[in-house]
Amino acid sequence: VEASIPEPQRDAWKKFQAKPFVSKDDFEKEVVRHVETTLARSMFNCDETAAYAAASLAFRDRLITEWNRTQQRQTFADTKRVYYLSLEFLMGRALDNAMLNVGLKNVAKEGLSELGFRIEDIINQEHDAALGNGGLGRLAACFLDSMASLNFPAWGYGLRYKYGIFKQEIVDGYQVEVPDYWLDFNPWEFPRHDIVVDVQFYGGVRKYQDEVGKNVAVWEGGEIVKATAYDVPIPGFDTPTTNNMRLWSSKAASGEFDFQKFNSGDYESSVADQQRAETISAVLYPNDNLDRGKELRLKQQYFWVAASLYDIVRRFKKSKRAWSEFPDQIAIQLNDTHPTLAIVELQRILIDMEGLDWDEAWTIVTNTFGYTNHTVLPEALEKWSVPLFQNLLPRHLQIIYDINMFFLQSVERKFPGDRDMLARVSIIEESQPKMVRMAFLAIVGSHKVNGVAELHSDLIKTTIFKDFVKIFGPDKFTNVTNGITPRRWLHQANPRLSELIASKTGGLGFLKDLNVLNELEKFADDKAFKKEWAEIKYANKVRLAKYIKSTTGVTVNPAALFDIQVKRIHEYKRQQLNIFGVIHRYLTIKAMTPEQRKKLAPRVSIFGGKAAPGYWMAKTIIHLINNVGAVVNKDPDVGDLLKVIFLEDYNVSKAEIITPASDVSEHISTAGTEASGTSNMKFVLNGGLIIGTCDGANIEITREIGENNIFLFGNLAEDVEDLRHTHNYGSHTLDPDLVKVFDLIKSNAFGDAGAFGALTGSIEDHGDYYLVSDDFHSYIQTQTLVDEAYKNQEEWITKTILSVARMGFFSSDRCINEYAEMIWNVEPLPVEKGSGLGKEE
Ligand code: GL4
Repeated sequence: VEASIPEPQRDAWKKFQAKPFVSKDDFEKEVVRHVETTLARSMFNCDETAAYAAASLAFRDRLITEWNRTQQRQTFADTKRVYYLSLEFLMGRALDNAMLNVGLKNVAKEGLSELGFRIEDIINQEHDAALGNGGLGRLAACFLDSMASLNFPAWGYGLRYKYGIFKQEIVDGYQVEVPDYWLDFNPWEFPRHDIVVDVQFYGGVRKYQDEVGKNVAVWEGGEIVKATAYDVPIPGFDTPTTNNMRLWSSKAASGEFDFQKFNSGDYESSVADQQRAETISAVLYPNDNLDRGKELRLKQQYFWVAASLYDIVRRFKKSKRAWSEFPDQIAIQLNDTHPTLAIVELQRILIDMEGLDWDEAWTIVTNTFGYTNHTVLPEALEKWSVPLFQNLLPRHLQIIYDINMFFLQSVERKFPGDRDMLARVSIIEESQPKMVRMAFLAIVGSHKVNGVAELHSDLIKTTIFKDFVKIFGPDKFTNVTNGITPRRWLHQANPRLSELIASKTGGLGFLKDLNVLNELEKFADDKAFKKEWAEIKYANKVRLAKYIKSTTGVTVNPAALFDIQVKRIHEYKRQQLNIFGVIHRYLTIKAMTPEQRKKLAPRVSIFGGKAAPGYWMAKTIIHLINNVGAVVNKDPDVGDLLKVIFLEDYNVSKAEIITPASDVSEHISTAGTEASGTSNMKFVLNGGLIIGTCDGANIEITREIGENNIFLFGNLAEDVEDLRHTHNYGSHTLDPDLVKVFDLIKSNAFGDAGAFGALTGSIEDHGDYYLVSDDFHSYIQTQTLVDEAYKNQEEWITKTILSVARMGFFSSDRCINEYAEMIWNVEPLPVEKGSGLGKEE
């Protein structure tokens, strides 16, 4: 149905079109209007929650006006668009970000103050949008910010989970999970009840030959679930471009409930159907770097992929272009293997629904998709059981078998007679039951595959995807080192540092071209500058110390060295190495004379992060950290020399307080296991140094900032395999200092040692897979170097200034430009300032 307003009436529309506010008065007017009419409250009944709601609605109105203009411009320009498919978008809070990106935070601050509110209190009312687990989800959020800021026509597609990542509570030292119901009031989404897609599951496939002898497959029967679109505007920084993140929500096809069942008296089961359908988008799986193979997860994946592709294809079809132009108009990026079914779904749409030949369709498909790999950990590589697939998506399984057959035929032609190669690269693993290897499917169905840091991209080429490099040639594989958005991770999280940098580099331009930070090098020895720099760090530490006091009751000294490790709890990230190091420090302090103690630099060891609910070892590590804190923090021999803090419920908004407050942060994964890491970049950008292993992006950070400005330690990735072999088949003696740490734990110094037996045992008796003992000595020694270096504050500050000055490379803008050029082949499409509706009308 044609829904556009006829030509003669359009002048009236233009006259009354919404205009984005710019002045303080107009902002206040909007806030009061929303309080009084949208929220139906008054000045006698307006608390901070209401003020947050009204301020957000005022900004939302502003964003959606620009959103409309952007979308119209993109539609009329009809140039190539990017679709970023991600099961996770870890957005955090939106209001602060929106105010800063449109450049009206000061206007809002004054306006709110005139209306009786402090802007910080209002910002703090917002519930984080926590639709992600960790780095992978936050990367997707940084990418959305960069794509909008660089004016790329780009959409994110994801799921609108009713429950985001769980909230973590610490009870008696243990992690307890509490559901995160975040949709009570969410002013940032627009339900599109008119954009609804039917998604089919189960059923069977009927095959026949039509009149002209063509093979036809019909997927029929089964059940239908409805996907409703919810749009979230994504404002670019200092540009009118406002992109879209479209999240799908599931509902039963029959609406409220199945009327037939209802009328036949089966009320309960009709409601049950409804609930079963809604379960699909109910909850984010809380695992990072771990695949559990649950059927509901596969349902989520297909539900989201099918709705998104239907939407993308529908938009393309409106242009009336030939199918062969599809890859010229559309680039789809797969954020890990989670959306790999999109490859199969597009092939299905093209051959089953649109009647294209297999080869013609397959060329379109492979030219459309790019696949980003985010991990080499074997337990994280997705595999789905064939019987499960057969039942849920019978037609897709057939297509996967066909894709595999054609692929294996081409391998056979290239490597005749190499049966082992065929077995190794087959998309179907011949196990019991058979499994679909999603990463292999993603490689075969994409034109580019990338890793997320240099070491990681090299590792995938030489280990897990080695055969595919031989088959497709090296050019199909590339690297795009991760980045972070300086808008949130500098400007928003560290306003005073941002202001100082702006004052020395000629304004906020560095937020659009992070290499401008280079200009700071000339201040690395400037006394006055260093003083201001150090004051800002101190103020950020005071802010965190207050937060620690209010949440844990522990008083920490802001003058102490703040040593921070915040990230998901995982054995490969080695929080256990950190806490064992802390125990070693405790033993050292206890053995010192009071004179010796006076010379030691006081330290606060801060931890934070969630463990997957079913990951017992990770939960044990949290338990140990808390128990060590309970003992150390009240030991009078220790005093200020050592405090151990576990911050509950680490999330994006807490990261904004924590990141600017580090002196040192820890990125100490076993070499070769952390694909990139992105918090390493955030900490350095905020004037903290790093203690880290030669892993992930730490290596490129070192190259950029200089090896004098980072504390590297530990074995190298190339030695890991041999060490593991020695553990298992040679002699395995533990580091003597680590043995002392274990002895203390076993003496029940931190509560019943039985609780930690599995953890110490994994290192003593079960091969120490993550090389904790091998790296322990080097870790302790390097921590001593950190202590020494920190005593020389003048040099320390210089190191941090030089490091910040050299971090330009790690902007997610650089990263997005690389994707755009090497993988997507798309150009920016700026929206002219104040051009009103798109040109056509
Ligand atoms: C991850 C990696 O573990 C992490 O190193 C990387 O920075 C991130 C974004 O590329 O992706 N992979 C998975 S799985 N979760 C992650 O956070």
